[in-house]
Amino acid sequence: TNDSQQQLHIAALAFPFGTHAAPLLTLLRLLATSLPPTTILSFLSTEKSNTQIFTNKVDPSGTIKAYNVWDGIPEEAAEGQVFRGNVKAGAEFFLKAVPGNFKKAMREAETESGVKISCILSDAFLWFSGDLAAEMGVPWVAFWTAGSCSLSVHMYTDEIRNTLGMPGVAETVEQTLTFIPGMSAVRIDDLPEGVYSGNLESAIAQMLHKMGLNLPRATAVVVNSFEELEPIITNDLKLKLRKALHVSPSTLSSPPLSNSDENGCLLWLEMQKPSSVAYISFGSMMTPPPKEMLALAQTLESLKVPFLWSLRDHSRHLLPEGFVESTESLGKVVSWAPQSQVLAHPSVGVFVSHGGWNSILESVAGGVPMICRPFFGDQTLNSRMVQDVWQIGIRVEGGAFTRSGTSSALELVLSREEGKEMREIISGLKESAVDAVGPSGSSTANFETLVELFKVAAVL
Ligand code: U2F
Repeated sequence: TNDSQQQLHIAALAFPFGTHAAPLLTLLRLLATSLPPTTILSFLSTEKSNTQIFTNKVDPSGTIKAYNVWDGIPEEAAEGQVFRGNVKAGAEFFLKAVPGNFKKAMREAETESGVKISCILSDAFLWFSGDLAAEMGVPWVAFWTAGSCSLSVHMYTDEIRNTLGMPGVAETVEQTLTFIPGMSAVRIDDLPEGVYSGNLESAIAQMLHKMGLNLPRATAVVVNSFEELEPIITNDLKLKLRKALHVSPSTLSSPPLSNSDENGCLLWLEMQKPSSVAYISFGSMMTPPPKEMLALAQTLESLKVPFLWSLRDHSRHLLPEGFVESTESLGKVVSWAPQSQVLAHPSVGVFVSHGGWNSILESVAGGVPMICRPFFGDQTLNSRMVQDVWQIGIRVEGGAFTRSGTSSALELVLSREEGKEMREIISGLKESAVDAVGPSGSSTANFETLVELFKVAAVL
């Protein structure tokens, strides 16, 4: 009927690993509050991912419905559960199951709701979404969960390879990317693996390469950042993409999904001195190797730096024996912390982080300088930006925690003039972030553009 043609149905296609699906769901929830109440919102991810981010398959607000897509793990493998714990192997299986698994779930969502999908909103990683949308005759909106800097690197992958020649040919790994707008401080060895060095043929490297080639076709690319943070790169992205819409940081404008403080982190922070605490977290997937965990723990204890350490239970055994007991009056180890609120607390003086994008954005929103220990993907690049472009933190010496490197990093940020300067710069960025999501801010305006775009999709 005419009515159903005009009813809006957004299918959100998630990448089910790391911190990808949850921010897409947050975006969809924000959209839900601005779109007509009759809008159908379908969220497609693997069963494991949906179980993690939805309490039931229906969103608490009642407006978003989850559909499971196949994770691509063959029966034989599933029995042994061998691949479920390993993100890289998991992602490889998953990428073999696309786009068929998503097509099937989209058909289900259409049958169940009785409303044709009017727009695909996908994680940018899912490069094939452009083809699916074209087949269905609907717009494709892609969501990039990280910063402008890493997005740009994937958009420029061919130029990087062509300009530098074959991997190993570039004069030195210290050569910088002067030929990419806004990237002149970035070195070749800061690039995510698979862009220029490492295995260029891996499933993930190929996915990112195809993504960079396909994104210019998208009706819009939503970016999890704000324009003022990376102005040169943002302007360049605006030239390369049909629409680049920076809409973050949403943590400043909407409460986080789960803001419970079961472990009493915020209460504990209340009892600490201003800007004194080191908050430590390496995101959703990483734990430093045993030697580094030891060095970090020993340094905190010997320098008597108050700390709040978010550490999954399965990694707790990596702390030195008796550490939790002997540091009881100094710090707190918890299995999960309400991170964005922790970083917004005045007692926190430094964030020891892996340089994951959400962590960086939350640190900026909280005005807390960082010590970065990057592991993979965009983290090395993000850490370079933190240290040399924004100057709001440092990378730990040699890229790994040692006692001496960790001591000097903590002292520098917490007690020295350099740390004070970083805090001033990041306070300025925090103000820009607050403005961006304020009533006349750039992120607010971009979000409104996005909402209009979905509304138009319904009448196409
Ligand atoms: C992948 O990132 P990660 O999941 O490893 O890390 P972040 O992007 O920093 O996101 C971690 C989120 O988990 C939250 C925290 C962040 O929003 O607030 N959190 C929390 O609430 N409590 C805790 O105790 C610990 C974490 C990838 F590895 C990165 O390289 C990418 O940059 C990133 C985005 O694409 O995805």
